[in-house]
Amino acid sequence: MKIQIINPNTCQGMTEAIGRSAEAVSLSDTQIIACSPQHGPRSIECALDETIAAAALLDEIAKGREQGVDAHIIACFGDPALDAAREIASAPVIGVAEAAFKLASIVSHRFGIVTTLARTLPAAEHLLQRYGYQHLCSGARAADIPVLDLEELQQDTFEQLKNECLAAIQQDGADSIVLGCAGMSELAQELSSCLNVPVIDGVSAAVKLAESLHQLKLSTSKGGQYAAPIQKQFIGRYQHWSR
Ligand code: 2AL
Repeated sequence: MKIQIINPNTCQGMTEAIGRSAEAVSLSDTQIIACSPQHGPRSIECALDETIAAAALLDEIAKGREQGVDAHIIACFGDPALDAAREIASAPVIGVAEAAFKLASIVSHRFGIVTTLARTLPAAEHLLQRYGYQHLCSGARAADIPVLDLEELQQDTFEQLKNECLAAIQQDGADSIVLGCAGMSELAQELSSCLNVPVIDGVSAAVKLAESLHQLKLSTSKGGQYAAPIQKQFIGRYQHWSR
């Protein structure tokens, strides 16, 4: 199968890291296509970043559809543009936050979220509400790490992240950790061996869910909310969406 994994920010190094994480867990006959939009913010850390990245990532979904991919993954913890992507796509679309919550809820009684900047904590709360996982989450914590600092990770930054995970376990009662940024995907295994609890990276979780859906021949229902978008004219820079 072909999985398109979209990093909605424009940091190429992060796109490559996400691609490596996806390759590391995928089946040998799964082809991973890691990509990112041509326009938009280098990292996604606030509502403006997310809104602009969301519009740009929909162009990537359309490209993936033209290439005939069997699943699309949106690899940013805010799951930007997930509903719109499901309208546009014919293959399943998986958000990394939703995928991580689902797997965390199977392997633990309560999961803690450890994310980047405190600024992104309300977004994590919204995701829990949206997907109905509040009752299974022990709380969300920020390690105070800007997204792009994950690119060339220093030892003290890793320690900061590990200490926040430890606080989630010891103070909040988490018995697994969900990583709150796709840029943390390559740290999951090392963190898990330091912390002795499952550490769930949404990128890997989404790849395995995509493979399962494909094997089960399950795709997005086009019968209701995720039916193709209503045809209309778009003007200006969005005219390519006119139908
Ligand atoms: C993210 C993420 O996954 N990618 C990005 O640019 N920002 N998440 C976050 N909490 O900062």
